[in-house]
Amino acid sequence: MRAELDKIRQEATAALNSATDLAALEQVSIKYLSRKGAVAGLFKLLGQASAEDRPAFGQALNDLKAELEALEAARKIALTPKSKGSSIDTTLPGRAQWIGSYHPLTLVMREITDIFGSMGFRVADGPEIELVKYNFDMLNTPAWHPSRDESDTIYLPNGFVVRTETSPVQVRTMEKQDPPIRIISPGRVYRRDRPDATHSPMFHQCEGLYVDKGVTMAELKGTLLSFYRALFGQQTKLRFRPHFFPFTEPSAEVDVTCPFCKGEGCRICKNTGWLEMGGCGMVDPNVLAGVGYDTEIYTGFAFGLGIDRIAMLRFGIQNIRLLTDSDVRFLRQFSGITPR
Ligand code: 2NM
Repeated sequence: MRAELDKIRQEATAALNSATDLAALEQVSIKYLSRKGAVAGLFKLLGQASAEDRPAFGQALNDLKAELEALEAARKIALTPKSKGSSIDTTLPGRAQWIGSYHPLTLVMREITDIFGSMGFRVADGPEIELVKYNFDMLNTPAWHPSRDESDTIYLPNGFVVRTETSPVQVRTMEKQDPPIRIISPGRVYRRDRPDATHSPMFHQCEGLYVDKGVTMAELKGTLLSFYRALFGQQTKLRFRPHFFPFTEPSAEVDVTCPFCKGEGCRICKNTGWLEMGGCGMVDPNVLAGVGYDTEIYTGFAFGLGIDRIAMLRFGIQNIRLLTDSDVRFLRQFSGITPR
C-alpha cells in the first residue's frame, strides 16, 4: 500500500509539473485529484488495511492529498496568462502635479492693498538699501533716538542702512509729488532683532500716508477702523493708546478687539481681549516741511502695520520662520487659496 502511494505521488507530481497549459493541468487534476481520481482510489484501499496500520496510512493519504492540491494551485497560478501586451496599466489615473500656491504673505498683502485701494490709496515702492538721510534724518528722528542704535539698525558703508521702516518710501514720494497724496508702502524691513517664534531680522510692513488740506485725526481713526473691519470683520473695535514716534505728533499705538474671542479674552490675546496691531499719528510738521510742503496749508496722517503678524493670525501660523523657510510641506497648505 505504501508502494502504491509513493508511485501515485511521483506520477502525479511529474504530471502536474509537466502540464504546459491550463487545459493540460485540468486533465491531470481530473486524473489524480477528482472524486474518482487516483488519490480517491487510494482512500478505498484504506478499508483493506489492518486496524493497526490504518491510522498511519490514513494520515499519509491526507498528507499526499494536501501536497498535490497545493502543487496544483501553484501550477495554476504559474500557468494563468498575465494581462496581454504591456504591463503598464493605461487605465490608471495620472499623478496630479502641484501647480504651486500663493505665499501666505502674498495673500495677506494683496488683501491689504485691495482694502486700502478701495479707499483710494495707491501702492508706492522704494529701495531696501536706503540712505540714513531718508531712513532717519528726514523722518525727524533725533540723533539720540534708540532706533538709530547699531544694536537695532543694520548699517552699511557710505551712509547707507538696510531700511528699518518703509516710511522712507513715503518721504521719497512726497519729495517727487505734491499733495494730495494717498499711498501705502508694503515691503520688507530689517532690524537687528534676536530671532524667536515671533521675531525675525527681516519682516514685512505696510505703512500708509495721507496728506492734503485739512486732514484730521478723525479721518485717521475712520480709515483704520474701515480697514480693520474689512480685514477682521465688521464687529471689530479699535483702541488708540498715546505713544511717541519721531515722525508723528500726536502719535498712538492701535489695538483691535481680538478677532478670535471678539474681545472676550482668550489664549491668543492673553486674556486681554485686545491685539496690538501697529502705530499711527499726524505727520510731524518737520517731516512735511522737510519735503518742501507748506505746513500752514497741509496736514497728514500716517500709520504702520506688521504684515507677518496678520498672516500668522489669519492662518494660525505659530512660528514666523515658517514664512521664510520655503518648506514646500508648509507652502502646499495654501494650495487653492487665491487673493480676493
Ligand atoms: C508708523 C507709525 C506712525 C509713518 C510716518 C510716515 C511719514 F513718512 F509720513 F512720516 N510714514 N509712516 C508712521 C507713523 C509709521 O509705523 C509704526
